[in-house]
Amino acid sequence: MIHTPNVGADAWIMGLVVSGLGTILGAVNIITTILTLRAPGLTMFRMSVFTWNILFTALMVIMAFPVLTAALLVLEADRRLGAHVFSSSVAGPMLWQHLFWFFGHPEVYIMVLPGFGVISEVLPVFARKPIFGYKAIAASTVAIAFLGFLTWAHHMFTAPIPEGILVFVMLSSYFIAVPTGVKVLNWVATLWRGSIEFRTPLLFCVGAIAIFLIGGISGIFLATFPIDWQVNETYFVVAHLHFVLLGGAVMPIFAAIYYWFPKMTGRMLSEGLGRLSCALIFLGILTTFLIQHVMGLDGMPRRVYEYDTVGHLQLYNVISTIGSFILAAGVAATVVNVVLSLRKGTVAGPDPWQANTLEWFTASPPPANNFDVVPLVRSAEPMKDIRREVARRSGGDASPSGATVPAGARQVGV
Ligand SMILES: [Cu+2]
Repeated sequence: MIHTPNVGADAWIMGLVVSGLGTILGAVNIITTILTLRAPGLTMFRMSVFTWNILFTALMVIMAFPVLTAALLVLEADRRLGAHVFSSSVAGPMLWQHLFWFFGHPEVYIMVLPGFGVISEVLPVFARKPIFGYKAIAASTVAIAFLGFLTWAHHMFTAPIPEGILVFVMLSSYFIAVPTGVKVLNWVATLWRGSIEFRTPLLFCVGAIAIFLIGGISGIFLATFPIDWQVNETYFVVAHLHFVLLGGAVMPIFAAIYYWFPKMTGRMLSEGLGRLSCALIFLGILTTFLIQHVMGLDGMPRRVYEYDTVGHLQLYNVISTIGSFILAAGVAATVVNVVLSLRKGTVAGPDPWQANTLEWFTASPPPANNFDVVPLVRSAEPMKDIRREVARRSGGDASPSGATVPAGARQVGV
């Protein structure tokens, strides 16, 4: 029997199949491009950390998305072709949960790994130091991608699963804290004793690390299955999820917008509005979601629009609602910033941050062919090499951050 007989659910299922196919094909494109179309001299270990993270995100996509896409097609076959794969008479709901979460857990990393890449890309630029432990950061990305496929059943701790498997899933979930901890340690070490410029992209990254850390810590709680049995289906889980995704994906996306907007449009975003936006988003996240841990521990179930007025639940919900307005104001500040700066922003020039990677070699916005001459890459920080070379030829300041690359150098290639 179909509980949702209308065609809407079919449109939803087949829409996800089509978008899943698009995601898979996009990942194939990304992997092939990274493996076969790098600039001369750009070895794998000279790639930017962002590119490493995008590569492993794409690999996770082609492992995880086909499973979801196939499961959705089977679901549609159940609904319209009379198949009974997910029928409760053959333990179908358990099979659905396994297939969904085999996709669903890696999907979290598919969302946060690009964010981690942005953080690893932005921190060294504004600390004026190379990234601390380049290979450790790349290796931790590989480890997160691998371990991410062993832990899906931690979303099913209350389903009937043998206890031995629960223990295995609990331990493998704990292990993910190790490579994640390596990343956080390397980020802090990158900032350590750097000559830090507190520009908006950096502020968003530092905020992202702090927010993500809170989500990581409540993740350790939830990976412990006796605790999960207590807080499963409560607001504690809602709080955890939002700290992970707002810290791991959303705040880095804002950092990326502020960092690459000058390259994309040729104009800078306003620093003042950027800082205001960052402060409001950071405060908004804390106000909205910290209190939700307490709501969950007090027993408020998730997915409700009404709740009991027992204890302080009403007060907590009001605090959370106020926080969501602060958060929304922060997002609005960036929207206003983008609209205003598109027309009136300071002209950026090719390399406004004195950054390290090759996109800053070409004009802002880049021409259709990207580079008139494809530059030769000699290290993991090619723009530093280019600035040093330009300074040497002009006999001026030889420090890699002191010299600017003149427009002529961009035409002939250095
Ligand atoms: Cu998970």
